[in-house]
Formats: sequence, structure tokens, C-alpha cells
Amino acid sequence: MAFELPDLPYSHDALAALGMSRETLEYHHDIHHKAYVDNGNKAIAGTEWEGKSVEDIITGTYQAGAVAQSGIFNNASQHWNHVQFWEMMGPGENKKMPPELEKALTESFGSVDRFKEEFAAAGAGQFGSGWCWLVKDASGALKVTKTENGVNPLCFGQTALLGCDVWEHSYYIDFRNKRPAYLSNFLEKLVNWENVAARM
Ligand code: MN3
Repeated sequence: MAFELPDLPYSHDALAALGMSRETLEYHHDIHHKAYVDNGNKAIAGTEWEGKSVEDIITGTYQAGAVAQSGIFNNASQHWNHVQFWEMMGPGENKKMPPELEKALTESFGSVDRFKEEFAAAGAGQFGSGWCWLVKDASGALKVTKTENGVNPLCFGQTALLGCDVWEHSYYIDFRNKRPAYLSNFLEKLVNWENVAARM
């Protein structure tokens, strides 16, 4: 199955009042995400990975500890990462944190605020391009992690509950170089907490 660029789950204007502009979504979804889809399809054409699920391609081509990952891995993982990222945000509705998620975050991090601090610190502390995540590991524990470039929780057998793209293309139009301000806006205004809770 070839990779396909999904439509955004909301309009390009839907997040503008919440700190993610139409221009950002036009570049980020229509150009950057599309490039991962197109380049991924070119990279897998004629290989053993053609026809495999994106998850199988990611886990099958990830090279633990490698300085650089293959083009197949990078494009497949960035395609998957962005599909999750669009779903993890939303316009006005779904912003109230479901009680079961609030309870799990409080048990794991001490409080929701402590979780947010840890998540934002992971994103701010990722040197260069990458992602910060809230994951559930194989034992069921919730953890905050950060990954470089396209690497994601699937590579470590973890479930991604929340992820934030900290590549510069994600924030430079709306926040210029202020990655911490982008992260705090993401946590306070953009996250669809019902989607995060459903992933638990
Ligand atoms: Mn991106």
C-alpha cells in the first residue's frame, strides 16, 4: 500500500486563533508532510517494503544507535509522525482533559503541571530536529521522551500518546526562534486531550 497524504482533520484556518496559522499548516501539511509521502513512495518502490504497512516499515528499518537512518525509515516515520501530530491537535472542542488521563498523569508525574513541564523541557532540550513525546511503555508506565529527526516511539515498542514536532518548520512562521513559547502554546491551546486519552 502506497503512502497517502491524509487531509487535515480540520480546516487550515481552524487552529489560527490557537497559535498555529493557516500559513504554517499550508507549509507543514501540504508541502513538508507531502514530501515525506512522495519521497517515501519513491524510496520503497521495488523494495521488499512496498506493500507493507507504515508501522512494519518503521520497525523493520529502524537501526538502533545508527548515526543516520535510511531514507526509507526517515520518510516512513515522518509520514507516520505527522499523521499522529495532526490528530493530536484540534480546534475548540476536545480540550478538556478526560479524568482518566488527568489521573494517570498525576500518578506518573506528580501533577498535570509537572507532566507539562517535563514534556516542554524535553522538546526544548532536543538538540536540532526531532520530537518530544508522552509514551506508554510495554509495562504500561507513562514516560516523557525525546527523539531525533524522524525516530518515534514505535522504534522502542512504546505507544505514542502525545507528540510534538520540534523541527523548525513546525514553529518558525508563528513563533520564529522561540521553541519554548511554541511548546507551551501547544500544551495550553492546541492539544486534543480526548485523542491523547483514547490512545491510552
Ligand atoms: Mn514536521
